[in-house]
Amino acid sequence: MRLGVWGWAAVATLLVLVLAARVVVRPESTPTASGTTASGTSASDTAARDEPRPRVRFETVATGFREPVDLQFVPGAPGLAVVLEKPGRAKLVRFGQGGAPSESSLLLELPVRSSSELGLLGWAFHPRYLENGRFYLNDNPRDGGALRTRISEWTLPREQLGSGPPALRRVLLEIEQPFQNHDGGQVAFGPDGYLYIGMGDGGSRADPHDNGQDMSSLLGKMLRIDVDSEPGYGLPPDNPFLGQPNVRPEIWAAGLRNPWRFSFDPRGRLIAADVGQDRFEEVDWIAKGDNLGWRLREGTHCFLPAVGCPTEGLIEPIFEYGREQGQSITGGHVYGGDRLPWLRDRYVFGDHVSGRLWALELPARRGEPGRAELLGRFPIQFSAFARDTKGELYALDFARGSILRLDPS
Ligand SMILES: [Ca+2]
Repeated sequence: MRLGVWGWAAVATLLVLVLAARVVVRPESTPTASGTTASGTSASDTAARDEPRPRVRFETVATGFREPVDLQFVPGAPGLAVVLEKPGRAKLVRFGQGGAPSESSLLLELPVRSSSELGLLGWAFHPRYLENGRFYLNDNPRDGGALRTRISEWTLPREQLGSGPPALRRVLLEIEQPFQNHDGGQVAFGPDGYLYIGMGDGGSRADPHDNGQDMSSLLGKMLRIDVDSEPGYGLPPDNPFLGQPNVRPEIWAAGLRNPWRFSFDPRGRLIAADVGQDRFEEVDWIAKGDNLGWRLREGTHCFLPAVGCPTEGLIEPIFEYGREQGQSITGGHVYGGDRLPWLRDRYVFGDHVSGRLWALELPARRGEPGRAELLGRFPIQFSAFARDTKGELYALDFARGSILRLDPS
């Protein structure tokens, strides 16, 4: 892998000071304390006027990034993380301790297509990263080839982080993309050690090829592969559709529109935020073999057909909200830290357009509505959330290029 125009020697010596002063980002409006329902219609700004002060704020802990879209903490190295910039750069961030400024340096530069929703979109450390130095990327290569999603395997041992470039070990999977939007972006390892890949429906609008329900397509699906198998990748023996004719064996779940960000909670539950089309954004709790409904349904409502759509065998979201609340959901994480004890075990996520932030109590069973509390509305363009080893939560602001930590207000 070529490093690009900078050259590695220059990069290694270039340590960029990314933050000189702490900046606090407070909510723009007062949130409700009583929460929203699964329909998302009971909470409005007007209903929130008399509610108490917001209980959370964001503290800027690093800045200076261009369109950041992913933040992954380095295993075994508290205070060290990788940030992805959509136009094709990965940067190593060392968070300042005790008020010291954070620092960042260039780790990798990739030639990617970065128009629309394309770019360098996802990074996942191997569960045994400290032993094998491996990590995985989701990007859209700019190499003269077809428009596609590429899942690749790289190596950069922990002790070489910040002092040497990573090496491309192999390309695992390439998926052709018909349009420039809805190409997913997240890669994450489950507690089972398998790699999960969130794939959007391939784009345009209203899923014109019905990829979400087409089981012969990898688009509009959650995929699950075994990266510890060579050559190529392996298929976990309990993947739900193995051996079925005209069904791709990599599929773990179907019926997704664009699961831009998803995560596994400490109990191993796979929670995905699926970006909506015209009316509803949704949070899904996904299990093996699920069909989440797109494009038959958008949230808990018919989409195509608009009336009388089938519901049997489709798993409903655990939360949805309408256009009055936001326009593009960004999935987060279940909080587990010490800064906000009252927030523990709740799934915190936001909206990229409205800047609203919610905390969702996960329901007892998937497909049932969970109870969400609107935590506030912030001047932040949420592009991703991250959880550190202590369970504390961070957000990325796409527009301002900053990393923010969730704090009590
Ligand atoms: Ca759905």
